[in-house]
Amino acid sequence: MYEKRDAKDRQLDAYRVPLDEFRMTTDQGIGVDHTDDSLRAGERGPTLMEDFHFREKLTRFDHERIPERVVHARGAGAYGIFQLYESLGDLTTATFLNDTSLRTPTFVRFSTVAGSRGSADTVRDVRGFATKFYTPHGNFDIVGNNFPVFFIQDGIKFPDFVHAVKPEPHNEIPQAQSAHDTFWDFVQLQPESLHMVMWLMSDRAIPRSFRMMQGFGVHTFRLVNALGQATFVKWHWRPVLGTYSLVWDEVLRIQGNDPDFNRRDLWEAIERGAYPEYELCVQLVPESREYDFDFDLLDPTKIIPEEQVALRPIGKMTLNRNPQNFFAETEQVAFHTANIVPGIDFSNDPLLQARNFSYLDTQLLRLGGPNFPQIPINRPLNDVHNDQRDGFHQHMIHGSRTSYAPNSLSGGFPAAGNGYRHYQERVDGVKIRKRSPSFDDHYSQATLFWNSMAGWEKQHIVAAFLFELGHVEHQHIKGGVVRHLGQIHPDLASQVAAGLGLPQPPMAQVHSNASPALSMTGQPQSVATRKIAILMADGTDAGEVTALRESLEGKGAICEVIAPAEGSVAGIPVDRQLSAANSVLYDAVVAADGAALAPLGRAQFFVKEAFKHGKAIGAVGSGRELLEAARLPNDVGVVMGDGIAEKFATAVAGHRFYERDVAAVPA
Ligand code: HDD
Repeated sequence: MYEKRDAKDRQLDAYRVPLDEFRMTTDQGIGVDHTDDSLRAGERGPTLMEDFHFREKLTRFDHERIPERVVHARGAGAYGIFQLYESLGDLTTATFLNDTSLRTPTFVRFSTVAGSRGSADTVRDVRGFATKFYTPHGNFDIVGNNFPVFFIQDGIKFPDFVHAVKPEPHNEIPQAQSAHDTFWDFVQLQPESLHMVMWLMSDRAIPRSFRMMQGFGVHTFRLVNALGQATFVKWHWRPVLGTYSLVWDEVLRIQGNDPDFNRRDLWEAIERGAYPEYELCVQLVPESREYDFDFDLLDPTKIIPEEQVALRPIGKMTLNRNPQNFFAETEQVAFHTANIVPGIDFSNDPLLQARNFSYLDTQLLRLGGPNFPQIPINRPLNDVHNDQRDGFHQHMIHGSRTSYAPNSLSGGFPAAGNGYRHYQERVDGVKIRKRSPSFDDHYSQATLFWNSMAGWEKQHIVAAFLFELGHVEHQHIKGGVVRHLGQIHPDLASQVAAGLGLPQPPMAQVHSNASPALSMTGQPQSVATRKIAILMADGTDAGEVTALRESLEGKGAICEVIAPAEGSVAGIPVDRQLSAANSVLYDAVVAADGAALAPLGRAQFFVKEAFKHGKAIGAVGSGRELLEAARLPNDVGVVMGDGIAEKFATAVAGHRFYERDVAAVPA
């Protein structure tokens, strides 16, 4: 059992507090046998200062909070293992990218960006996808997002951007939303943000699950081999389950029904043993091809289209264990773009260069001083040796007499041979506060993104712009954004302008290039881990339901029985009563009773809403009567009759039927 656990697990064991040895003591180890009453001078008298247990307990409570992250405050974490498919020895000396027998422990933290720690999961936002690899030669972090580009080109704009998207300072409204004036004011004045804004307005910003979300390192990095030769690299995480999103109207309702929707989904999948998997892929560009593109490889608002440089899968990460304590692990984990190992190096991307300063700086405050790398979740697997000393919360007891180098008394020599060596890039330039003209084009890739979308994706983007700009008060801000949209695509600009009641902006001549890989159509399809609600009541045919359920669960789906009351129906236990259930928390619905459910408004609403959100709907037994009572048309993805098990499973695996005529369904 122990051998199966990875090195990070074993390292963390030393810090875990075993529950079975739990006896209450003070922080000084003094036994406590009574913690319900404070020490008083007489039963009705004042509390005494000498009650050290009372004072310590209250003091510790008063100091429980640490500052939340300035951005990415809300997150969820999980442990995993990374395993390499084939050695990249010709490209990099990084051990974990050379040795295919290594099982490199990882810790991942997924997050939203704008909201506070207690905000809802399913807001329209970028998602953080930060991974720490505990390699034999130190910690390597890919501090990525689920979009491949960013809002700004130079990190000096990060405080401006974050101030604009965060709640407005005069009234601290709105929470975890970009639908407000200051965000869109920034966008209209800083057109480099437009490519990222296209991603933000797309369904990528409302992922179905952290398990169904891509990740990107965004910047161009370098791999460096034993000869000191470098290759440019972009990091991509590709979820094995495919990339899928929710529907906007659905996320608005999930926020109230289950603000922890994405966090819970990740936790439950891991508890169930349905381990999320992601392939790590690289895009490789030899240094000799640096200038072969019509954009600058150092510009973080640009992708390298997959059609120009293919993705090479190099390994897989499997998330297989939940943290034991949210604060100790997920809250205290500290990622940093500058945490790199020998064989990997930076590029001169000015956003990356700024990040290489900012993360350590913010963690010094958030985690209370310079010794946070000693917190168990942040410790590397290998030993740490240096002359850095003291500071708040020092846990190491350095035995040596010396803390300087060189010294002749107690070693302290630099690592021989396998130390980190910076790539020997030649740098030559005058000091200048100026952006390279190669960063000037802010529209072509926004157009590429629009051109690459399927019809339903375009509709959702237009609707998102209308929702967001519909919440903006200042006309000149709306007008400014619409003018930029005219440079991206006339179809987009004309629809948004019309919806906002604004004149059509000047329209640019735009290119028609597309990158099919940007669309979310054509994803791997599976019914595994999909959540299906089965609506039942007294008239349910238990045999039919059980057959369907067994077939779906055999394929890895999760079925929950919903009925008018808790208890059981036709001998089948009820998971949730109808009043406490909501279709937005499921991927698909089966109507398994008509007689009792058809007259119930709530049951009708359940299937109607699922239909409007494009979900697969099945009917067994008298369930058809419920669909008829809800006046659902017999549209795509509505399945009943012979062979339902297979047909329904295929429909669920298809995720959503966006082509449905939802207007045909009465409210
Ligand atoms: Fe950042 C957190 C991702 C630009 C400064 N960032 C943070 C996290 C992720 C990213 C995933 C959360 C890490 C965690 O889970 O603890 N950030 C990105 C990406 C960017 C990006 C993909 C652009 C490509 N970030 C960026 C810039 C700066 C920062 C340009 C500053 C110049 N980011 C921070 C930060 C945070 C952070 C303020 C907050 C907490 C922390 O770092 O440790 O320093």
